Amino acid sequence: MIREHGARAPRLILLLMTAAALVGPSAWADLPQQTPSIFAPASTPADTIFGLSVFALAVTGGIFVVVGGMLAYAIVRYRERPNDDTSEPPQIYGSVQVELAWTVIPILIVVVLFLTTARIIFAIQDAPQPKDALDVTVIGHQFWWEFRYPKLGIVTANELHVPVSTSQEPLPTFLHLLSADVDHSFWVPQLAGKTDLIPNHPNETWIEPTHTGLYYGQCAQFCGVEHAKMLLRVYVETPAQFAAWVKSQQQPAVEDPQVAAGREIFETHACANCHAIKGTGALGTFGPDLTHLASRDTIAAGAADNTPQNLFDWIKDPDSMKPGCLMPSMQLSDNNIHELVAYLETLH
Ligand code: HEC
Ligand SMILES: [Cu+2]
Repeated sequence: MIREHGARAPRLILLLMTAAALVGPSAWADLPQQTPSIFAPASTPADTIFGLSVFALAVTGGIFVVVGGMLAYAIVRYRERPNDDTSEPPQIYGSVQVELAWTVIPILIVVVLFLTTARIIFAIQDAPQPKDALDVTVIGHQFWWEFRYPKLGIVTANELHVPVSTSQEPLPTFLHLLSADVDHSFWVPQLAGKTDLIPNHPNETWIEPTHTGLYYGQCAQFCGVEHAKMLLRVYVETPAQFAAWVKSQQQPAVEDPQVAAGREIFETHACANCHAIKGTGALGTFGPDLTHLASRDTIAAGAADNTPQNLFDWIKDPDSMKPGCLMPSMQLSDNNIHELVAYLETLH
């Protein structure tokens, strides 16, 4: 009888091992994922955290197997049998060995988990910033992200561009996290752990992506009605691609006389009070900088693709895409909006 039940244990272990192999760092670990997983790290701090989580899972999984195994064994081995006399078995009280074992072993396990966790927290928090590391200030807004590159003179929104790091040429990006209103949290699971953006309390984190591509993230701290549409996109580029991006972002806005009408509408309406367009009179900082709007793939923090139709719908009624967002509908005529969209489309 007991043997028959015992035969299931190896199968369970096999199942656990298969699961571990699936989540473990396999061929796809480095590659960006559409639905990002912390089990596919692609950046130094994410990798360190992944190692710690596997260690903690192994220790707690081991405890589960030992305790569950002993429990299952006791249930089967000491089950009631037809000819039992139903008397109590001998009771053991005050065994010093047993008491010591189940006090000391758990303490040791907790101390080991505590020390490894503390070591990794400090390794990430105290990582020295190399001289040629990139600095980016991230400002959380209801419900979008502002990215400022102070040394490069770039201001953009929602789509962060950074260079890839290689072991020969490490190029980490250090992020200074601020908030313009309420608490937000910066989280790109494949690149680093979560770090909150708290008003009047600057925080720091850093990423060191080891593979080019587009990494997805999301605000991870409830910040209001449109929190779920506060997405993050991190474009990891080769140093040459990144340099080209920097160069184009440093240019003032394109000036195309063919869309002067749209520009005029923008500058003479409240748009210019909330949005900045470098090289024009628009200096607002409440909303995203639109100097290079057309170079972005999405609008409204990933709520929609950056297409003329979506821009039109957005300007006509932002609430139709993001109910409760902080851009008002300006009640403009469709003609005026078409002219605005034509102008915004030139802002590469
Ligand atoms: C009261 C301030 C305010 C006014 C006025 C305003 N906007 Fe906005 N705008 C915002 C905010 C805030 C966002 C970000 C919304 C979000 O993603 O949640 C935004 C987002 C946008 C975006 C998307 C930018 C991006 O990169 O995602 C465009 C385009 C835009 N506004 C154009 C306009 C135009 C054109 C006008 C004038 C007709 C205008 N805005 C008027 C505050 C304003
Ligand atoms: Cu949020």
